[in-house]
Amino acid sequence: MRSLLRLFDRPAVPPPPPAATMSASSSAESAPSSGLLTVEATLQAEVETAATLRVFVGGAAAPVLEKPVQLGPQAQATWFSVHGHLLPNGPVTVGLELVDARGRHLAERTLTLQVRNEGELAEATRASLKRGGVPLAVDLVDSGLYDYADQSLTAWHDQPPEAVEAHLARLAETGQATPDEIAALRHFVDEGYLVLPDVVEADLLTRLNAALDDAVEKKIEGYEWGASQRMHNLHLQYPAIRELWLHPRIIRMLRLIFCAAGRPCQSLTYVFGSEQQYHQDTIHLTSFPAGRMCGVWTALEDVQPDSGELVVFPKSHRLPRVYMKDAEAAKVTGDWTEFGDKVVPRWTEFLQPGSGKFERQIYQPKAGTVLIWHENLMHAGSMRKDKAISRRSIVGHYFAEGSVVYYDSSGMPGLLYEGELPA
Ligand SMILES: O=C(O)CCC(=O)C(=O)O
Ligand SMILES: [Fe+2]
Repeated sequence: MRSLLRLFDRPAVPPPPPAATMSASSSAESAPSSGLLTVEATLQAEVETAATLRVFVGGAAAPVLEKPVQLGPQAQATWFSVHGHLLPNGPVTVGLELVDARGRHLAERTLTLQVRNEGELAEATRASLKRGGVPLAVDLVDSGLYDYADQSLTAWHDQPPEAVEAHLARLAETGQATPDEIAALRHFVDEGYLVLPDVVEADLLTRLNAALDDAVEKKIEGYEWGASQRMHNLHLQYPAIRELWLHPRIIRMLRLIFCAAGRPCQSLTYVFGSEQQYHQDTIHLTSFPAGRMCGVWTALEDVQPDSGELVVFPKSHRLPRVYMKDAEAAKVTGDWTEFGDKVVPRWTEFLQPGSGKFERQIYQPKAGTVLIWHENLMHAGSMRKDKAISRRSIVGHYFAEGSVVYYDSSGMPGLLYEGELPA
C-alpha cells in the first residue's frame, strides 16, 4: 500500500514532445520583392498538439511574431508576412521555430528573403510604417495597421484640382507624357477611369482569343461554356496573355498614373459577362498608401449589347473608401454572408440605385481597347440579358511598386509580379 502511494506521489513525467515536421518557402527567396514578404509553411505532427509558430527576423533573439497553431497528422498550411519596408534592402534571414505548449522545440527552419523597396513611394511608405509603429511581422493584414489619414501620402490624382493641373502641366513641359496621354490622365482624375483604344495589336488579339479557346476546350478550373465564371492567372500558361499582362502601353500608362512602376498581381479571364454586383475594388485589392491600385480591363472582342457588359459609375471614385474595419466586418474566410450584410449595403447607400446620383455607364468597347479604372471606382458586370452572347475580356489588377499590397476583405497579403517590366 505504502509503495503504491509513493508511486502516486511521484511528479508526473510529461510525455515526450511529438515528432513534428515543418517546411517553409517564400517567393521572396528567389526574387527580390517589394512590400509584404510572405512565408508559407506546412506543419504536421504525429498526434494532435497545440503549438506556437515563432518567427525571428535578422537573427534577433526575441520573436517578432508568435502564432498559435493546432498540429495534427494531417499536414496543414499556415503563413505570415514581414513588412519588408521596415528592413534594409538586400538579404534578410527569417527563422521559424515550432514549439509545443510547454515551449519545447519541435521543428525549425531558416529562410533567406530578398528585400527590395526602392524609389520615392517606397521611402514615403517606409517612413509612415516607422512613424506608426507598424509591427514587423503580421498574420492578418488590416487597414487599421496603416496611417491612411496622412495627407502627405495622397496620390497626385487624388489631390485638389490645382495640384492635379500643376502635375499635368509638369508632365507636358518635361515631355513625359503626350497630349493624348495627358487628356487620358485628366479623364482618369475627373471620371475615375480612362480608355485607351487600339492598344492590342491584331496579331496579339488573334493569339489571345486562341488562348481563350484553348482554355475553354481544356475546361480549365472546370470552366463550362456559357458560365460567368472567370479563369485565374492564365498568363502563367499562355504567352499571349502574359504579353497582354505586360503590354508596354499598359505599363507606360500605369507609370504615369502611379508615378512609379505598375506591377500586376494576377489576371482574370472572362469568356462571358461576370454579372458581379457593383463594388469598389479597394476592399479586395488594397494598397497602402491609398490610390496605388488600378484595374485594367481589356476587350478581346467587340462588346455586344445584352452580353453582360462592364458598367462603370463615373466620378464614384470620389466616394469614401470602404475598408473592413469601417464596416465592422470580420475577415472573410470563405463565407461572404457577413460581407454581404455589412459592406454591400454601404455601396448600395452610396449609389442609391435609381436616384440618378451617379450615372450608370454601359461600356461597349471595340476589341483591343483597354480601360483602366481607379481603385475606388464603382463598377459591376451587368446582367446577361442574352446568355448566348460572349464577352471575352481579361482583367489585371496592378499596384504601384513601393506600396504595401494586401486584400483587406480576407486579410491576406498580395503578391506582385517582381520580374522585368518593359521600359
Ligand atoms: O469584368 C467584370 O464584369 C467585372 C470585373 C471586376 O470587377 C474586376 O475584375 O475587378
Ligand atoms: Fe472589380
